[in-house]
Amino acid sequence: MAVVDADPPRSATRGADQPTLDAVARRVLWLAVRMVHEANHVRPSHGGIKVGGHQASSASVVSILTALYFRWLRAGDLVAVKPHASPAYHAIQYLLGNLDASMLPRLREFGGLQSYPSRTKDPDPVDFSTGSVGLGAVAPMFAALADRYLRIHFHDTVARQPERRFVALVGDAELDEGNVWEAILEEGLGDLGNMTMIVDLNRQSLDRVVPGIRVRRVEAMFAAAGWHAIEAKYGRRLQARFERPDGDALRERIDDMDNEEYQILIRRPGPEARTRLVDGAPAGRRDALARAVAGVPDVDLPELLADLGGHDQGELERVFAVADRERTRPTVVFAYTIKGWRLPFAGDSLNHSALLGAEQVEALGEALGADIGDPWAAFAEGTAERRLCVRRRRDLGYGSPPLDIAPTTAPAMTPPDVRIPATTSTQQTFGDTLATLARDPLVGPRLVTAAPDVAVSTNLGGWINRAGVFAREEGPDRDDVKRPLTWTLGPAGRHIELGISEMNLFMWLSQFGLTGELFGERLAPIGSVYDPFIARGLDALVYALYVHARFILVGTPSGVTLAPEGGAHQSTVTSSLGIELPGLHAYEPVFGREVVWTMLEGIRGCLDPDDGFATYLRLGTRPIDQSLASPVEARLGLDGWRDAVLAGGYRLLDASDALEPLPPGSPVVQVVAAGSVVPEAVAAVRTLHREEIAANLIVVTSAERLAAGQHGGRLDALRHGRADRVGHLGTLIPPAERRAPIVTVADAASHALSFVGGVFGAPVVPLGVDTFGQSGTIPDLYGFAGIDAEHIVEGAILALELDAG
Ligand SMILES: Cc1ncc(C[n+]2csc(CCOP(=O)(O)OP(=O)(O)O)c2C)c(N)n1
Ligand SMILES: [Mg+2]
Repeated sequence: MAVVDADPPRSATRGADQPTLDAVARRVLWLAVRMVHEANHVRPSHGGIKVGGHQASSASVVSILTALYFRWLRAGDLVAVKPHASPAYHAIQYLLGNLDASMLPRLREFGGLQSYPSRTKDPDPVDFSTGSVGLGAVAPMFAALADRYLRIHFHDTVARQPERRFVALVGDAELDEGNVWEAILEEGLGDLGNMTMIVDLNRQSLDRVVPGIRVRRVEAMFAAAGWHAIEAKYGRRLQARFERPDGDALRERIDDMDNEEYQILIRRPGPEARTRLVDGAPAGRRDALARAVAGVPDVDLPELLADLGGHDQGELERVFAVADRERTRPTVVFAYTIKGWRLPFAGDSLNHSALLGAEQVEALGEALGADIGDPWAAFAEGTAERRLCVRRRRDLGYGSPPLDIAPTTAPAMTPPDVRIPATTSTQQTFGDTLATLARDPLVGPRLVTAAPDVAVSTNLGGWINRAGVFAREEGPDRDDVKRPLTWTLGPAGRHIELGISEMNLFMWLSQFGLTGELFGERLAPIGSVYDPFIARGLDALVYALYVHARFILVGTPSGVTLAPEGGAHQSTVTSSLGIELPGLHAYEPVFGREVVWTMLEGIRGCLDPDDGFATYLRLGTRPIDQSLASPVEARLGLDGWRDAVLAGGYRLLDASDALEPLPPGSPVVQVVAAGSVVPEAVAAVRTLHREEIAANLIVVTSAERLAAGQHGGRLDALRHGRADRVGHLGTLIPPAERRAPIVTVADAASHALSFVGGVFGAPVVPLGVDTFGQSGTIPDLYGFAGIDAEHIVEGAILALELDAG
């Protein structure tokens, strides 16, 4: 079975506008090369650091980008452009009137055009940010799924928008990234008829020419996954040669040649290229091959051999038309190209970061018909190219008012009616809250969840029973046995079940978290994952934040608290994610009510028109006695407690809570604890009180919020000479206690909370999990890691000794 659509029909309009398109492509190439040249060789350099920019990678896709933006795309289509084509992309946007000429000399400059297309920072419209290879390949797939979901769920708005197509233009070496295949295997993405991936098949990565003929294997992999795989392999000149007598000998020879040989052949002078071409053929085919190229002069031969479909506007138009006819499955187009097309280092195995010299740039400008004295000139009035630019600007809807985002209501901050048992875990309350919110008329319709095959074990069951599982068609329940979880499939479903791929979960969050900006309706997407496996998709999580997606990530269970599950499942780095990743609010609630409040705050971050952010909740399965929270409720009341939780923490106990009054002058120590170890911290503080030590217990519900407040205050002080404020930590540790020593404790790496010592310069003993655990009970593992009550007491005494000096 042929996996590739070998000979799809030729397009009737083939060749139309081709000279104009070729002229546009030449100008795009010139502008892209000149932008990189400006950044590296014209703009004053700083500190001898190379600025960079990719002339060869840009040249490789100039023709494809031209075919897309000047021919095939329609208004509303969304495109991800491979990272290293940023200069070529901006050149296109400039010609289409979306970028001022003053930006062209500012590639890679502070406040200028970004090295890699960025939807948040570039001044021209970028649909998907790219940069980390592989992610841009799949972002449009998840956006297409979001488009499908919204068209079904929002009939009055999104469903009325014209159909959109989703395009990923990717480098061939991006397909080395596993996340691409994780998405291709995801069944929910398998029938996206409006998705086209275009592979810029230049056979080169960063370091090398990719060995062998890998494309055959890759095409078969796409086809096996249900994709429609097509090729734009040869340009018109080569195709015409193949039609002539003995042309099939030439075609066979090139088809069967490995990448290394081909790259060498196109870079050799004509006579040598001819000898290599003919001598390398099987003995029985050499004569036919020699005849096939006999009429081609030596000087033209290398160029003829390099005449590939990815640089031929007619061939590109033909394959895009074929892609359009395919409505039931995604299409992948393998567009054969030359890396560094039309540049002196075209096809050179080391051209990835190569830059043209000044003379080469000048010669290129002349060859491409640009005005070297006026390098940023657009097409002159009255030319066919100018008319095309104007027409395409209109066709693509550029200059029209931006999409309105439908108004959304952030949830009321009073807890919904969630029943919180006397003893419960944060994971349990998460599931119960979600199930309750499913029925909320305002928020419910905008909630959507996903999990990478851990829906049941992260407690989404109650929600799924009410919300159903999203599918295009109604499906039968999986079986008719009465079970706690019904799994009702249908278009109304609001849970999306993914296969076991954390990368897919985060890419899903990145696109479902941008639906306001992309399609005009905001969602509150909630993804749940085992906390330790966040690490598996960390780059995609960073991506989701980088593009300013709004979402809630629930990591549960976390830490060594999932005791019997052992060392293979413990998470130690996640508690500092919020501190270390921009744009992520992070909470580790302890009590049921705190889970409800932090979830509502996270939903507000998704829906609030003016204050958008992403939220991470680090939860667990340990049943916690809810009465331990009584002192804070008594002291602050419910509202005060909630505000403190959202600000980052509260004092659960202080010296005045000692069962026996403490003698005046008792030494003061702060016990600062987060998450599931709070019961141990309570026990430790009780012991310290009995030892006549004035211990306070500060529960940190968000190290991130505390650190952000402190950081912001310190920066204010530095930049504006204002008083040094430290945010909520200043409330948690009043002035009289700021020198008191501290012991911190968390079911996480010990450094997670240690920063609190630096705020007022107090000695700190940080306790946490700094080793791999093993299976056991919670007491076994807390003892082993040194985070049980006994260790906290010892840590407090050590902190007092440090303080005493
Ligand atoms: C995740 C990730 N790893 C490594 C890199 C560094 N890198 C940049 S480009 C590149 C090779 C890209 O090759 P290809 O996708 O074929 O693009 P081409 O330059 O050939 O157009 C690599 C390894 C990166 N950007 N992202
Ligand atoms: Mg490549």
